[in-house]
Amino acid sequence: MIKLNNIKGLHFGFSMLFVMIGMVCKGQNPIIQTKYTADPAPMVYHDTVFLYTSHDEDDSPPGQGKFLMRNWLCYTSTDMVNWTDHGEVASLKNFKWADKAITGWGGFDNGAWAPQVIERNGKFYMYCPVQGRGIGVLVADNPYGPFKDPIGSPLIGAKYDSIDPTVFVNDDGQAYLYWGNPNLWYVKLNKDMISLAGEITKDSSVAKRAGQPDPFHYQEGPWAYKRNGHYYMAYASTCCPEGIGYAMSKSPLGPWEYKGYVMKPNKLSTGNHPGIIDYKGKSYVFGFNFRLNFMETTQHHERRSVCVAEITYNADGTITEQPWWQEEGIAPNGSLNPFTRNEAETIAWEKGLKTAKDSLKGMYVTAVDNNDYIKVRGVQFKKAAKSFEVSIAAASSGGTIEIHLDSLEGKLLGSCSVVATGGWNKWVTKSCKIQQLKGLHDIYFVFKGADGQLFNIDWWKFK
Ligand code: FUB
Repeated sequence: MIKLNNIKGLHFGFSMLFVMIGMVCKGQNPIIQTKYTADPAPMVYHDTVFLYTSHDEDDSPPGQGKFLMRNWLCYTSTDMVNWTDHGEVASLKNFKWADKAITGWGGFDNGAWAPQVIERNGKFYMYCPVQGRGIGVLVADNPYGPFKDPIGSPLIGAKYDSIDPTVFVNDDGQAYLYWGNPNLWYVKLNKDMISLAGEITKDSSVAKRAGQPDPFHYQEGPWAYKRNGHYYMAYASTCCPEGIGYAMSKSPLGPWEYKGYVMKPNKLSTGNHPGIIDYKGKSYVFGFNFRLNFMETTQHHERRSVCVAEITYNADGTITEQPWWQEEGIAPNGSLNPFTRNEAETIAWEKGLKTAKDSLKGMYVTAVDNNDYIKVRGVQFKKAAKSFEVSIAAASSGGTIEIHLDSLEGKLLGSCSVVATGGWNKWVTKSCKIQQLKGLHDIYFVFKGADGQLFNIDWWKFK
C-alpha cells in the first residue's frame, strides 16, 4: 500500500489505518499499489503486456482537478495479475518545449497527462499530452526507453483540445492519431509516426450539437482499435462520474455509432479512462478508480489507481457491459515461474512498500517496515522447492522474511533472517531452507522486525 513518506504529519495515522485495512483488504484491484497510477495505456508486445500509465504524485493536493503529474511509468506482466514495476520511462523534461512560459501550466512540474505507446517497425512511439501545451511524441528503440523527442516541438498544437492521444495503425499501414476533450479530433500520421499526413479534423459524428440528443456522452480519453473487422472508439463517457462508453464504425474515420457502456459510471470515481487489449485468448479493459485514495482519507485528491476487468465480445462485435471495477480483480492468465530470478517489484498486491530505482540495481523494493508484505499470485512450483534465495541490502539491523502459502496467515514455509549488510545499497544474496513445496500457489512474503525500515529487496527465487 502507498506510504505517504512525503506527508510526514499524516504518515503515522495513515500507517495505523493501513495495518487495520491490510488485515481485511486483499483485493487485486487496483493492480498497482506502490504508486498512484492513472490513464492506463496497455500494449501487447511479443508475449508481454506493457502497461504505460500517467502518475499522480503522492502529495497531490486535495480537490477535484488538482492534478500533480510529472512523468510516465511502465509496468509489465505475462499473467495479468503480477505486475513488474519499471518506474519512470519518460517525463515532462523529455520535452524542452514544455518549459515555455505559459502562465499556469507548471513547466516541468505538472501536466504529464494520459499517454499511449505503440510499436511500429521495431521503434516505440509514445504520444504524450503536455497539458495546456499540446501533444508531443517520443521515440525509443525498446519499450523501456530511453525515449527521446525527435521533433523538438508539439506534434499537435495546444489549440485543438490537445489531451488524451490514442494511436492506431490500420491494416493498410495508415496510422491515425485521435485525441481530445470535450471534442474528438483526429489526424492521419505519416509512416514515420512523427509527422502529420493530413488536416487536423474535429470528428463530426460524436460531436455535441446544441439542442440535439447526445447519445455518445463523449468526454475524453479515446482508445481506438480494430478487432475482427470492426473499428472501435472507447472513451470516458458522461461526466461526472465518468463511465466507459464505446462506439463502432466500418471505417477508422467514422461515422461512429454509439453502442453503449463497457462500464457504467459509479459515484466512487469522478474519472475513468479506457485502455483495451486482447491477450492470450482473453480481452481486457483497463481504467482507474480512487480506491487507494479513499482507503487513506475521506478527502478527494487526484490520486488514482489503475484497475483491470475482463471483457467479452458478442457475435456482432459489441462488448458485454461489465460491472464497476471488482476488488477481487481478474483470474491469472498464466503463471509465475519461481525457479527463475523474479524481481521483488513484481507484485500482485502489497502493503506499505515503495519502489525505487538506481543505476546499480535498477528497480528494487524499499520502505519495508514490520508487517508489510508482498503477494504474488499463481506461482507454479513444477518441482519441489527446498530453499529460497533473496537479494537484500540493509543499513539497519535487518529483520525476517516469512514465506506464507496462499494467505497472509497461511502455512509458514520458512523464515529467512536478514542481517545488516552495511548499507541500503550493499547487496548480498541470502539463502534459506524452506519446507518442500510443489503445485500452484499464491505466495506471501511477510516482513517482520523492529520499528523503522528493515531492508531493501532486489530479487528472489526458489531452488
Ligand atoms: O490524467 C489527467 C487527465 O484526467 C487525463 O488526461 C484525462 O483522461 C483524465 O483521466
